[in-house]
Amino acid sequence: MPTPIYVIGHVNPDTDSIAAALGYAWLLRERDGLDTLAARAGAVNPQTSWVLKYLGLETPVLLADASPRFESVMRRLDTTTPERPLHEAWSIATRTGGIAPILNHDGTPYGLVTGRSMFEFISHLVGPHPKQQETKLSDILNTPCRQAAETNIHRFQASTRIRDVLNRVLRQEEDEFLVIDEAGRYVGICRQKDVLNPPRLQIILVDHNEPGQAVSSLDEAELLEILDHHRLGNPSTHTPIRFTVDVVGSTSTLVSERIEDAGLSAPPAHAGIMLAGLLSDTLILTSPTTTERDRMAAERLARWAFVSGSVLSEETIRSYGEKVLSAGSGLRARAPSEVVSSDMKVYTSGGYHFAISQAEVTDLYEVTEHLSALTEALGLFRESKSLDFAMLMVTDVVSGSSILMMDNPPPILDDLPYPLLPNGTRQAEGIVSRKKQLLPAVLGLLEA
Ligand SMILES: [Mn+2]
Repeated sequence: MPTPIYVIGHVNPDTDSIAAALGYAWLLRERDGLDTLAARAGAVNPQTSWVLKYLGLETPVLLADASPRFESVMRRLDTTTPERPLHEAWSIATRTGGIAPILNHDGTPYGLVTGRSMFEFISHLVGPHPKQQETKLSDILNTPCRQAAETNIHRFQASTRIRDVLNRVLRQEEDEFLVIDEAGRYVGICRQKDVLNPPRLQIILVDHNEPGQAVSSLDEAELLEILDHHRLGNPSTHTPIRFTVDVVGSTSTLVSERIEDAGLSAPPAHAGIMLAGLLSDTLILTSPTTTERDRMAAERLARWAFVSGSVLSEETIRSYGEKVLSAGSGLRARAPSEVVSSDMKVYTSGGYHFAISQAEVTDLYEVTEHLSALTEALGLFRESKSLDFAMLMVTDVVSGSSILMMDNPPPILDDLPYPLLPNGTRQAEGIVSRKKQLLPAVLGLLEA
């Protein structure tokens, strides 16, 4: 059964992560004919969901875990119902290698007709005495399926990880299992031998390369490629893979370059979301991570996206960028717990395990207004994740400055070069990039 290659960004996905997954999955389908599927490793944030909706794009599928599941080993065999004559099950079984699933009318499994259940049924009819061997085969095959079905068959949900129930599967005497959906309806059959060596999910990572930021159980998947623009923290692999980490402002920039190199142009909606990813990561080409290549990518994506007939036909890079940033900004619209956890990255350095979250506003006054609620949320968040300390960087995308809030910072961070304000926060003038400005300053102190 064919399974797609998942193209997926980091957990707590931002717009660039979703955009790069959609754009790169599109290129690999279009250029190489690969069966790719854009995926996400968590819930999309308000900015991304606004962009997706505005452009009329489907949200990528959620892939919460890369460990093989029953859905990747099951086979969707043809079925019949309990009151139909047994010859229907027989006919199915001759085509499926000896199994016929019998379903109730609501789609839930009634049982299975298998070689073994047929043998039991016939030996029950005929018995050990030669006299009854006169029973005609056609009479047997005209009895309802239910009489020959084995009903005591183990059922596993399609989304269950195989490794979580492998021991149970191996202890069973039967060789076949039913695979059901969340509502208990039949979706397929799997055999014991299929679960012993399930195919690994094939995965391409975009917009990250650190396993700590990746979909969980990545080590159980087959990693095909990494396309990113962050610091190195990549997992080891058994075989060589395509690995690109380049110093540009967004992964969408890299994807747009590859599309151009292939002599293609992205469809308007795909170009539109990649432009949103680029403008979001670079704060409309103003952040210090912005390079000349990002400016060229923005022009290129705008050319593909701002075509007549598209919702973006009247936009400029600036006007679209402002819409994208304001769609994700603001502390009012979101619960404090969401503000501290939605755009969050966890790091380990100098013996400390910590998180830095970032939220965008268009006026830093909002921080003052929500300070006590955010402080409390940051503390609860740190405890729930068992972190040594947690930081929240609230960035004013208009003035290009940030306010830092910290929960339980180690004393060594007193040396951060951002002045302490009377309300306990720190003013980081001109600091807008977590990756390029704040993180190096923090790591420099922790690793000193
Ligand atoms: Mn990015």
